[in-house]
Amino acid sequence: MQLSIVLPTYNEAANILQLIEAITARMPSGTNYEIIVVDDDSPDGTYDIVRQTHRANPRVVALRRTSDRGLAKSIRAGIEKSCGTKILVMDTDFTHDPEEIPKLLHIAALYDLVSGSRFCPGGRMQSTDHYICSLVFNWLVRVVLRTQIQDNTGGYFIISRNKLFALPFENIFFGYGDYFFRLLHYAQRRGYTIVEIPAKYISRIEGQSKSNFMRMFFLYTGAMLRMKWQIFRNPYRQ
Ligand SMILES: Nc1nc2c(ncn2[C@@H]2O[C@H](COP(=O)(O)OP(=O)(O)O)[C@@H](O)[C@H]2O)c(=O)[nH]1
Ligand SMILES: [Mg+2]
Repeated sequence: MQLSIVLPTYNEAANILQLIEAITARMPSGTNYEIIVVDDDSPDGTYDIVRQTHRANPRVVALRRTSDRGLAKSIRAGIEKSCGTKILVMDTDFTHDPEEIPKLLHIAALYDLVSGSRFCPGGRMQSTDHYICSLVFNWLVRVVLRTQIQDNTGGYFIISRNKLFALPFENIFFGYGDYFFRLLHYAQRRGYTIVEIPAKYISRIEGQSKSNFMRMFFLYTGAMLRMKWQIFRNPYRQ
């Protein structure tokens, strides 16, 4: 299996089938891939919709988690279920445009980790408010954690399986989108080759966002400071 696409979902009944269709339509021909939907037992029936529609489609796997709900833990569950030599993670609300997949896949042949970034030249975000808040927070992350990466909270990326599985999952996959700066931190520590390519992030049209700006700001700031404290106490930990 060349590629596994991990799609975490919570109440994405209005998006998930369209997204699977859009991914399928953009997949370069001849690619051997699987799509793993990891649903946290959404009350809107996301899991059942995927199961029923794709019952006969071996490319689509649906996982239902019934405890310990959370974005990062769902992504970890999807990764652990996957078999692709490359693993791609993206949101299911079309914020991460499936249009970028062929580019990510192409460049992933050269780098351990390729990230679709809002902040490298050419990257952008449909919502200006969200763009500015994320940009400021990312400056903070870069100063505090000394990351060389411009978009540390994007979460649209592809990584080589062997490199990913060498990372300490316990120290990375918890919380919300903050898992992504922990993943990048450990990937940098190990000297992985990382490249950002410009991506446009689109505002959600269907369904509701599960994040709230102030809650995320405090959560991400706390996570960043905890990470800094760990680096300070154990500067060579890989
Ligand atoms: N499995 C799972 N997915 C989640 C959870 N929270 C959010 N997601 C998914 O994570 C992605 C980003 O969430 P979203 O609500 O769009 O938040 P925002 O992009 O920060 O506004 C979407 O694909 C959601 O369905 C969760 O608790 N569990
Ligand atoms: Mg979103």
